[in-house]
Amino acid sequence: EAVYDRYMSCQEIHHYMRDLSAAYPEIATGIIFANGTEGHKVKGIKISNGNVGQKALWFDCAIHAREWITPPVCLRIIDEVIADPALRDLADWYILPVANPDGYNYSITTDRFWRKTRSPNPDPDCPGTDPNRNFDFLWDAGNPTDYCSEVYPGTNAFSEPEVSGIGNFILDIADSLVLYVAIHSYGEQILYPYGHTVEPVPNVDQLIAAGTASADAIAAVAGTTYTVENSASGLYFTYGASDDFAYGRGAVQYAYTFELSGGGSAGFDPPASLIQPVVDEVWPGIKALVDYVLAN
Ligand code: 0X9
Ligand code: ZN
Repeated sequence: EAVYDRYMSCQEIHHYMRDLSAAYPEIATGIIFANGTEGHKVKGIKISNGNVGQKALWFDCAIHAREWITPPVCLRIIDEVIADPALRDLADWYILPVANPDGYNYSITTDRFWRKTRSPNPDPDCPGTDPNRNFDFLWDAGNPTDYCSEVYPGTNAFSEPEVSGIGNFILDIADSLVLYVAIHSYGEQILYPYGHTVEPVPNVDQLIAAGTASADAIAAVAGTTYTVENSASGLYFTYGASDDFAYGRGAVQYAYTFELSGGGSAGFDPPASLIQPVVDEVWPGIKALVDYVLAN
């Protein structure tokens, strides 16, 4: 099992996945989606019984560097699916615990509240692009010289190697993909597309029903209340986010962003003692979501 009593470094998480694929080569395969501009690998894992023609599920964590509470949730999903062959007979699982490894590493070594990637900008004082504004669906340049913005979207869609690597992989598995989940913090929300409009999408009723099944399962553990909301009305307007990309490009019918519980200064710094209770309540929510999506 991964450790849940302290925050793991990116290298530890990568080594953990390496050890799993060495121990269980029949079911666990490492996947490198990209290299960050500072060279850290965007590394995930496919867990599968090898059944032909199965549906696929995707989960990514820590595309925003400072959201440290999220990789443990991805690791918990990995541990559950490694341990339970029945979960692997439901679908193939793709899990990416650290989607922004350059940024995650920088948030550990240098600046705890770093959010973006670490790619250089013309202003050397303000590197980095918000990877969750860089996906190739309704990408919007915003103010093109506002490099210091926390939501600077990059020079163009997919300018970030992390983002193009993840996005193109999502398109590659679109035929089998039935659920896309991006895990963020914080807010105790289950957000569904779109971020650019409050207009309901065609299957909004199903998105709400599946999201509510998930929220109910989370609440059943310790009473934490997650709301299920459209991204634009529940949060704010966005362009180029990963969930909207997966949904809007037609790769998947069920796409969500989970905003986990916050803690500590500014909400992004929960003490390590919160890791275990958060993963213990969110895993049943993930399981309920998967069960709903696969049944509908
Ligand atoms: O703004 C974001 O990228 C996410 N919130 S966070 O505080 N973790 O930065 C929310 C993204 C929700 N999805 C869309 N707006 N499409
Ligand atoms: Zn985030």
